[in-house]
Parts: sequence; structure tokens; C-alpha cells
Amino acid sequence: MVSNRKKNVRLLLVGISRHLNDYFRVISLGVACLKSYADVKFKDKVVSKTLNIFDIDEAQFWKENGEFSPDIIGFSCFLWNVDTVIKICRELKKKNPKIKIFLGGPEATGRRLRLLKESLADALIVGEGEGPLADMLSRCLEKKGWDNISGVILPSYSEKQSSEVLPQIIPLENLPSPFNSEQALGLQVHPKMFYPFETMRGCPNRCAYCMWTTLGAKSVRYFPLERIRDDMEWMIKNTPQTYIFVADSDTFVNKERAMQLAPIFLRGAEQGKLRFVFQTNLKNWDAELMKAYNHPFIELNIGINTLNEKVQKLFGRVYTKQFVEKNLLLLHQFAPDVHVLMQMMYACPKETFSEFCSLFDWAWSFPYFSKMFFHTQLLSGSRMEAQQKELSITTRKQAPFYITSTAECNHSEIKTEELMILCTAIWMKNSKTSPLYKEIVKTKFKGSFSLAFLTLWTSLQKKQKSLILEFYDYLESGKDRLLDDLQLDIIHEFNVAPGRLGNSKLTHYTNSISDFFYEYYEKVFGGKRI
Ligand code: B12
Ligand code: SF4
Repeated sequence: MVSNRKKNVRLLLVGISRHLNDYFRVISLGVACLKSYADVKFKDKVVSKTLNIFDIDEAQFWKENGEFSPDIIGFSCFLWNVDTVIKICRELKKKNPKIKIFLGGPEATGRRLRLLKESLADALIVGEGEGPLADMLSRCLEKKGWDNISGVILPSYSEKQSSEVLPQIIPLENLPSPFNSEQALGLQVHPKMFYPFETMRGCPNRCAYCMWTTLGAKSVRYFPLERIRDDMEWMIKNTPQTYIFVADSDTFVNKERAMQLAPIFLRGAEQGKLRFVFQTNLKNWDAELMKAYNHPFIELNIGINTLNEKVQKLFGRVYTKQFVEKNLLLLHQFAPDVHVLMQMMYACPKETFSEFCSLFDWAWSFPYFSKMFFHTQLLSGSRMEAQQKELSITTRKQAPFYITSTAECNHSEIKTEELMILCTAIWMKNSKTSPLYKEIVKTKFKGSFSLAFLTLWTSLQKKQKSLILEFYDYLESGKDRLLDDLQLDIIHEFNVAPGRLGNSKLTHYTNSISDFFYEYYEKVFGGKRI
């Protein structure tokens, strides 16, 4: 398997990311973790390198691959890079059939044998990668094959065998942190980075749209507090002002532990101006926890998703509107400095257009916090993907596989939902249009934001509609700037990525959409611009 000339194995671990707002390059945490583990375990028997590729820059891969000349290459597969990974793997095999390729990450775990076959790779790892990677490297050093390793699928497996492979899970205390060297992270560090960061692994929930639920990873495991403290000190010193996206399923699922973590995060915020974003569920919060996390550098993304009972049942997340409102108000009272982002979903199966409008009206009428509507998608390996036919779901042809129609909502209705989300996000963020829009919603449209949008839309001139639709088509067709991303950019006031559409063009679209509102306001209500 490995050339007889050499005593060591050369391992290249590749993470390919898309562009991310105006933050500096996002690290691929999965491959950084794998390198750290392989380095500690194998020392100089394995020469490893982490390669972080940004903006899906394929040419950079070929350059660095040529310079490093690996024996084996591992790719981290997410929905935003998997097409590129497949293309690279096939070319690699064509150029050098002896090279050993293995795949891991969420998209590999979800697609399994289908991805292995399509990419022509030699092995695919399900779930956490550290244990299987170590086993595979040991086999390479012994010049043995990769058969019968727990958590690993080989091309010779049947569909059934492949679907039954469970992840190999090792104690988190044994895993070294990558937040201690540029080599492990795979890029030069400086202030204002973007780091995914873990304090735990596993998730007690079983949301139908998430593929992790099929992995038997229900029990939650924690990284030692000492490690988290050390990571924070390293970041305060080396990468202040960094944006830390906490990758935990929900850091607050264990209150005692969350209370122990609070001073560690707050020290990072105070001493290093580090900003933390957490994904969480309201059911885990009480006044004490809210007070402990009350800091302007903390952002809580609250997964409300839907208030529609039928959809909640399908997703496996049930709670009442009263419960959500009560807890949001508590958050406002006890954590007034925190940036709260209410996250809802649209294009959900089992939801009609008018039911979505009710959610939309409720969310925008809630007097506090930022609002964000995520496009529901079919993630590979999720229970919802398995129910696609039964739920009459159609999706976009390329990843992310956003839902374009369901039994309850046709394509044109979902498109209207998107136009409503797009225009309202712009009108409600702009400090000049926002008070006017709120005023007309209240006084002319009985408090209904959806009704206001639908009426406004029909009153727009043809050329105004065409500009909005042109912007919509751009957002829909791409991979690098979708409506989800745009909402986040608007909320966070990020500069816009220099992707296919330059900053100035994007500003042109958003400013024009604001202007259309003014024109309507002046024409219909005789109001003056503020
Ligand atoms: C940070 C993060 C992001 C960051 C970017 C991350 C990046 N590097 O570019 C941001 C915020 C931008 C983001 C955006 C999105 N994300 Co996101 N995100 C995450 C999150 C929270 C953490 C990822 C992480 O670092 N985890 C910790 C590391 C250690 O785990 P890991 O990467 O999985 O790696 C382990 C194993 O997978 C495996 N492994 C990984 N790579 C490899 C490679 C090899 C060779 C091997 C052997 C093993 C291996 O071993 C690793 C260590 O055990 C995950 C959820 C989660 N908890 O994982 C979602 C997740 C990755 N995101 C997801 C989604 C859906 C999105 C969005 C589409 C959401 C949206 N609607 O906007 C967008 C992407 C939009 C787009 N246009 O493409 C899905 C991905 C599904 C998929 N199949 O790819 C996840 C899994 C969430 C979920 N519950 O479903 N995301
Ligand atoms: S979406 Fe989040 S809470 Fe739901 S199962 Fe996945 S990781 Fe857990």
C-alpha cells in the first residue's frame, strides 16, 4: 500500500470551504481534529498536513497536492463541497491509480456507498473520524489493507452492509485540541478568524431533517473543561476578535455544565473580544442561565423552526406558541445584552402557504430580536430524505437540496414565500424603511406582514418586479450566496462576499428594493421619506 522506500506515511487531509461573509477564512475543524490525533498517536511515522481550501478553489488543491506528494488523501465532505470532491477524486485516480483516497464528514456519512462508488475513493468513514483514521494508518504502516475496520465502508460492501455500519466512538478525553498550532489548523492565524469550536459531541434530539440522528449518537459526551479553558487562553492570545461558531448540538442541554462554561466564555469575550454563536433550544433555558450568559458578544440562535403542530410532529420537535413566547420574553428580560436570532423554517412539508404566512406574521410581530427563515432542505441520510416520496417533496437539482414543492405547497407558493422573506428582511433592516413599513402593517394591514407584502407586490411596476426577480434568480441558482446567507449578511451587517456578484451589484439590488418601498409609500399613502 505504501512505497517500500519510505518508513513513514504521508497523509494529506483536505477541507474545502465556501466563502463566508466578511470574516477571514473558516477552518475545517474536522480535518484539524484528525491531524492533531494522528500526530499525537503516530509521531513522525505519519507526516501529515491539513489543507484548508477556500472559495472551493480547486487549483489550490492541485498545487499543494503536487508539492506535498501524499500517499493517502482524506477529504472532508459537506454538501457545499461534495461535487468538487467527487471531481477531484476521479481525476486523482485517473492520474495516479495507486493513490489511496478516503472520505469522511457529514455528506460522506449521509451518502455512504453511493458516494464511495461515484468518487472512486478507496474507503469512506461514517461519523467521527479519529478512531477509524488511526486504525487505517496503523494498517498502512503494517502494509495491510483496510478491511474490517469499525466505522469504515469499502467499495466491496453491499448496500445493506454499508447502511449498517455504525460510527467508531472514542473517549473525548483522548482527543488533543487543534487550537494550539497553525500546523494543526492548517492556516496562518491572526485576529478576526472564524472558528467552529466544540465543547461536546452527540445530540439527545432526533430531528427528522438532520442526519446525525441516524448515527446512534444520542448520548452526549463532553470535552474536559481544562481543554476548553486552554483553547480560550490560546485564542485570547493569538486570535482575538475571532467569531466562534460553537458546533455543539446544544451547549445548554446540561445546565450544570453550561454554568461552568459561562465564565470561560465570558473571559474570552472580555479579554479577547471573542464573539460566540450558539445553536440552542428554548426548553433548556431558565432565568439563572440567561443571566450567566448575558453579554453583548454572545449570540443565541434559537431554533423555533415552526409553530405548526403537523410540521412539529413530522420534525419530532413539539412545543406550543405560548411556551415559545414566554421564554423569548424571559430572554429579553434576563439577557437583554445577548444578540438573539429567532430561526424559523420555510417550505416545510405538511405546511400550506397560508400556514407559513401565519408563522411569518407571528415572527415579525414579535417585538424583539432578529429574525431568520431557513429554507428547509433534504439532507443526505436524514429520515426526511427517506420520506421524500411519501411527502411528495421535490428539491433543487444541486446541493443544498432545498425543497421546491411539497404536497401542500407548490413551487410558485414557495417562491412567493421567498420573495416575501427577501423583501421583508430588507425593508425591516433598513433604519429608514423599517418604521414606515411597521406603521403601514399595523394601520393598513391588520398587523399582517404577509398581507402587506402580497399587496405591495401586486402594486409594484413591471420593471421593479423584474429587478427583484432577477435578484431572486441569482440567489436561487448559486451555491455561494443563497437567500439564507443574504439574510445573515443583512442581520449582521456583514460586507458582502466578492463572489460571482460584486459588492456594488448587491448593494444596488438591496437599495433598489428599499426604494421600491418608498415609491409605493409615497404613491399610496402620500407619505414622505424620512
Ligand atoms: C460550523 C458549521 C457551519 C459553518 C461553516 C463550516 C465550514 N467549515 O465551512 C457555517 C456557519 C458557515 C455553516 C453553514 C451551513 N451549514 Co453548517 N454546520 C456547522 C456545524 C455546526 C459544525 C461543523 C463542525 O466543525 N463540527 C465539528 C467537527 C469536529 O465535526 P465534523 O466536521 O463533522 O468532523 C468529524 C466527522 O464528520 C469526521 N470527518 C470530517 N471530515 C472528515 C474527513 C475525513 C477524511 C475523515 C476520515 C473523517 C472526517 O471526523 C471529524 C472528527 O470526528 C455542523 C453541525 C455539527 N455539529 O457538526 C453544521 C453542518 C455541517 N451544517 C450543515 C448545513 C446544512 C449548513 C447550511 C446548509 C445551513 C443553511 N441552511 O444555511 C449552511 C451551508 C450553506 C451553503 N450554502 O452551503 C449540516 C451539513 C449537512 C451536510 N450534509 O453537509 C450540518 C451537519 C448541520 C446538521 N445538523 O445537519 N455551517
Ligand atoms: S438538528 Fe440539531 S438538535 Fe436536531 S438532531 Fe440535529 S444536531 Fe440534534
